[in-house]
Amino acid sequence: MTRRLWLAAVLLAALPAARVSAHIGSPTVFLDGMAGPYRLLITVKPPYAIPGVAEVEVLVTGDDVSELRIVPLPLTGPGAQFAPVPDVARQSSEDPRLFTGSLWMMTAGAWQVRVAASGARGDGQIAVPVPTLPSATLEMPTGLKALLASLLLLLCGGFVAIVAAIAREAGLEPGAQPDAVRLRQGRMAGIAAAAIVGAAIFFGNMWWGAEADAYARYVYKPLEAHAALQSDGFLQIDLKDPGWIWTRRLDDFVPDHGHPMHLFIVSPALDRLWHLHPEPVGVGAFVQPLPGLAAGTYELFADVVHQSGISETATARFETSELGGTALMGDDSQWPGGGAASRIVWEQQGEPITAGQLKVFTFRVDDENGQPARDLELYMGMPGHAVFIKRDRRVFAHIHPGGSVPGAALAIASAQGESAHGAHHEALPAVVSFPYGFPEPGEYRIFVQVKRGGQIQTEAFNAHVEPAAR
Ligand SMILES: [Cu+2]
Repeated sequence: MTRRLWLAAVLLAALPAARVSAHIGSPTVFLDGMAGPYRLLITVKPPYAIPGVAEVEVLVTGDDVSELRIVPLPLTGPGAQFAPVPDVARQSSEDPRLFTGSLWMMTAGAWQVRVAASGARGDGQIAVPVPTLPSATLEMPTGLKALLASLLLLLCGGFVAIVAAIAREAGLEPGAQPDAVRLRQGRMAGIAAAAIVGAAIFFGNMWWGAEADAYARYVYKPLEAHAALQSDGFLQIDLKDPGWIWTRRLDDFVPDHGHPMHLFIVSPALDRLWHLHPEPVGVGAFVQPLPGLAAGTYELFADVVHQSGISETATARFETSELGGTALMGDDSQWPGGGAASRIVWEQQGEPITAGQLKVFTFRVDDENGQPARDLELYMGMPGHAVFIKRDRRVFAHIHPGGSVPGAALAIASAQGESAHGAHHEALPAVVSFPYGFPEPGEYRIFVQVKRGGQIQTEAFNAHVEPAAR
């Protein structure tokens, strides 16, 4: 497997394509965490095709980090214990706080990038879970195709001509003309050489086709979901594996902040949001009592985390007539919720946002009197939850103050090595921030959820994302 993929990776030039991973259309991993005493903002762009090169960018928040080393490891298993020699990340000459590096990711699955920092305050390290899901077969650019085809023709033609010439003219005195027998020998040899070349191309193409098919099966296919509204007002969600050669199971989900599934339901105009937590009722099957809904078509995004640390988001839609529904319970929430006197303010509202750029999105929670709230508490173990969703639904990402990595995956990573994630304080500050980078330009909606005084508060914001400058 590996050798041919190597070949494919080396021979083919990358062509951007729609990608999927833990989130939808947003495969880049963002992490805001502590490597010992140093706070690092880490961005890992997994490769399109596997094996491929992951791009790592680390922004250190202080100026006392002198060296950063990065190394890819399996997230779990024996491989996670024995780290190969790490690469030293390059320090940018323009911004000494920026370190970059490239890492080869050799197989699909649950990986981690271990980042070790050393500097004036000693050493520290942090593990960043990175799912590597081959998401595209890379296409060869037309120009390269034409070039290689003409070189192939030249090579084959040359081979046939040389073989024919050897049969025809070998042993001739200089200046002598080949006789009829020699001319016939030359033709026969030329035909034989052409047949050999033709067979080589034919079987070579067959081999290549088989390799490409095998790789196509290796390309990640997201979980499929089917949502059906039942007569009792429950929504049943059935997850289906569309068939992916990698060992994926539907019975190995681990709770992520206490729930095996986080279900986000949105209205078509994205002016309503429900964040619900269905209960498992069988392999890949979940049920959720629905709250009151107006008639219409709703889209859902269901987040699950596998035991491997790989998270997936399945999407589906369902239609309903007006529904009385049941009251929300526990960690379930909706927006608009009503009754919230406080306000969530996006501190950078109006600032230009560029696609592909890491930004720490910062929100302040004000109380009834317009003062920063003092009674913020953890909502499902996190100071806040944010959902970034593109209006055309090509992008969906569920982000926490620590970044885009699900808490369950972080827990798996930190069980393997000592690392700390996110700065957690005893008394929660009134400001929550989420490191994220929009993968593509366009119109987005950001939903932010926090909990204060036992009540879940949600606010929605519009974001316009500009294309990256070239
Ligand atoms: Cu969350």
